[in-house]
Amino acid sequence: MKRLTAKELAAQITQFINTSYNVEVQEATNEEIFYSLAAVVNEQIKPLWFDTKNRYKSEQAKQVYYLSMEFLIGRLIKSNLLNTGMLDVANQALAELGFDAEEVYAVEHDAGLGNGGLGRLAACFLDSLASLGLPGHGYGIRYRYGLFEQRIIHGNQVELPDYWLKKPYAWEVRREDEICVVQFQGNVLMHQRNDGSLEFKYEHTDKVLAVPYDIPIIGYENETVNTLRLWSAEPITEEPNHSTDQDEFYRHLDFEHSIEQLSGFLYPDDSSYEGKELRLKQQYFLVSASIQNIMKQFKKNYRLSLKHLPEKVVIQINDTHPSLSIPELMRILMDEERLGWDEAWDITTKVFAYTNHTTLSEALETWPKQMMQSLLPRIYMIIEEINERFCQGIWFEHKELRDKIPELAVIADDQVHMARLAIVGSFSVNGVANIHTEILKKKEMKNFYSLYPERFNNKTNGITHRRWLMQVNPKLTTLINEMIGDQWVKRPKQLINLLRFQNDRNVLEEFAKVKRENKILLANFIHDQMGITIDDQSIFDVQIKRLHEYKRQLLNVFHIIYLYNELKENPNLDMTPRTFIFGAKAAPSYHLAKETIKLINTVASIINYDKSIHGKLKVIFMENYNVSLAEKIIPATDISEQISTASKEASGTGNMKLMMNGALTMGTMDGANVEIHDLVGPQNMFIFGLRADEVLHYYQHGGYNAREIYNNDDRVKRILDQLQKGEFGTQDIEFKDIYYNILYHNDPYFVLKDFEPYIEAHEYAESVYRDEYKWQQMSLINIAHSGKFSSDRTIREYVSDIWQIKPI
Ligand code: 26Y
Repeated sequence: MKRLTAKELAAQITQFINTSYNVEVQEATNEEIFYSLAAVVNEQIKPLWFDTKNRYKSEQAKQVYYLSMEFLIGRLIKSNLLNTGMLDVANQALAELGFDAEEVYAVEHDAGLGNGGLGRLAACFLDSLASLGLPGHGYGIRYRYGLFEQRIIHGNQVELPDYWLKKPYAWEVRREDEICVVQFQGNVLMHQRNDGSLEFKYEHTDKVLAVPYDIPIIGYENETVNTLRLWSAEPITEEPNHSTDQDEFYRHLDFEHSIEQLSGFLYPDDSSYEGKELRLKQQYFLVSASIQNIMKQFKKNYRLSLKHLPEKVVIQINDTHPSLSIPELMRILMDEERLGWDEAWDITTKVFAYTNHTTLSEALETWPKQMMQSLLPRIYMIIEEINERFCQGIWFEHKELRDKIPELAVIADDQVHMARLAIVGSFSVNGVANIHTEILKKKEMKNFYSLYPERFNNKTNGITHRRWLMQVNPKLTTLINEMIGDQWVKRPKQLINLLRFQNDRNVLEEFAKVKRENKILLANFIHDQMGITIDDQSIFDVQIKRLHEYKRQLLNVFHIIYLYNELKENPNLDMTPRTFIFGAKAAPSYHLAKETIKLINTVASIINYDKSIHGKLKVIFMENYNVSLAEKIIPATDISEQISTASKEASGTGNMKLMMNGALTMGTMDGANVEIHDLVGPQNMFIFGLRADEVLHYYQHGGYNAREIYNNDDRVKRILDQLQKGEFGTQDIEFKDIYYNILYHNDPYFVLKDFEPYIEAHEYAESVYRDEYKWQQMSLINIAHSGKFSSDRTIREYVSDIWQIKPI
């Protein structure tokens, strides 16, 4: 690819503006400039996209397909510019044309096709696959509405639809030539062929078109362009006969509308599962279209018999959501390709690998068998057969597990258990951090682990350092380059070379300066957006993630209330000013989560306007937390709050992003925090609270009494009483459910139990912050060790332990 100079790029943008919009470049809007720039980038990468595909074909490469109901992409403009080596040039060209680059980039609407961690992980993985030159692609759904837009009105979360496709999406290409048909419902007819084998035919099915839209996934300066293929549901066009029958015409419109609902919106829940039929339809829609498409490519490009499929195709299923792809592949192999069960099963179980992202029982998917049977009759038959053979296998070959069959069976108590289906049908099952995988093996999936020990493995999550360091924090990137050169860009573990400077006061001062500048940028942004002035010298203490009880935003708020109470008692208290920043969306039906948002906002509205505390505390709840907002907050963070109840957070990935940007972690020994701890040691972060085994022990054996803490700790009692009496809020019943949950449901996430150690950890953190040298040293040590958390490392591990693919 020929590198454009800033002049050439400016000229191309100008030409595009002139010919496509018929205006002079000076008169163009940011929007027109954005689309022109995107068009230039697209022109640049088109030949690479084409070549990449051909290379994979001519090398007969094995390819990995990442199936996911969520891809939380955010904006692509900067990432595409960075990866094509054009970011600096584009910044320059836009400046020369008289435009503010950031304003131009902000024209792009976030593609918010995910809830949180799982969806963002999928997006980071695609970036790493392409950047490592690996043949790997994503399959997902092109939801017309992404995750809802959050507004805060009178402190409450209000959800608005996220119509992200209102303006054309700059990076997608509709692929008419790859359209396929997905079938639901109907009857299955079975009859015997002459050779005695069984043939299955379907009749009276509802047919839906799956229309792919391809998004190029550009590797970092390596000429690789992979594909993210997102499916959109459309009706099969048959002209309605409206001249004769008006009713029929309206029925037809309703029908078309109902089909489009299939890819209509993303379910806004990431932790509590509900057996909604539309979601099951979405899952099968994704799975059927993707597996058909994978088979089509295999047959077209490899000309091998089907038994060689596992040598050329590996499919990673992102949680259980796409696990119907297992029976779907069986269906295609048997009903369309006429293989027998054993051969089809042998192939299938060599193709699929499954990643688990949670141990929360309320998030484990099960579908009522009647629902599955009527919506997907043939798929249900296949699942029944899988279950039958699996249970037989245990009965005869694993007698020691006979009494465990009810806990292992894929179909049990009239439900189809998707995690069990995924384990039985995959050759690999992985967790997403060491501690998470150990909990899976020892507890949650213990019986499966004893059955298939060789399948279980860990792949600690990662994040793309290109987006989450180079793109979001150019100042830090430049400074790192000045200190250790730019080898770390391709080999992020080399960030470790920064340790050379851990005792160098001048260098540490440079890092401190970068952080200060980033904090000023964020403070200005907050001022512009919310009209609130924050002290850029204060400690920026940040908790950004979905709102959930187990993530314990409540513990954070209790700490804030505690500090406020202290200050009210003693306004002259010697306290380093703090700014607490939150970003969090709650699932619309998650009452306690929404009440917590209201509490944060209520506390904020009291504290932020209380002159008596001299601005020592500020609380900022940032509306509509999403990828683009994360990009603004992360470089400016001092303290990263990772305070889940130990054992509950499978990994976390925000913890990694914040560490890489020099924030210090305030955290429990949970998820990947444990691995951060193993790298930097307890002296370079703030670890507190119950350990996972202690939490699990309490759950199993009892012995925790929240009320006892309430009765014995005045600080705790005071806070809860303030809630109960309505001191925060307009009425005394405002936060009653939070209050009741803690005192009457015995505080299921151990907020009170961890309160004291949390306060102490914060006091210690404050004392360290006063010693700027020490703080900066710890910060540098964290950045230096963060290379492990590049998703390039994660992807390399998937490649060598699971996928067995090669860079092309
Ligand atoms: C079934 C449906 C309700 C559902 C939809 C989405 C269930 C779960 C999810 C998403 C879960 C998720 O995002 N999990 C997070 O995955 C991250 C990436 O592995 C982890 O870092 C994080 O700890 C985990 O909560």
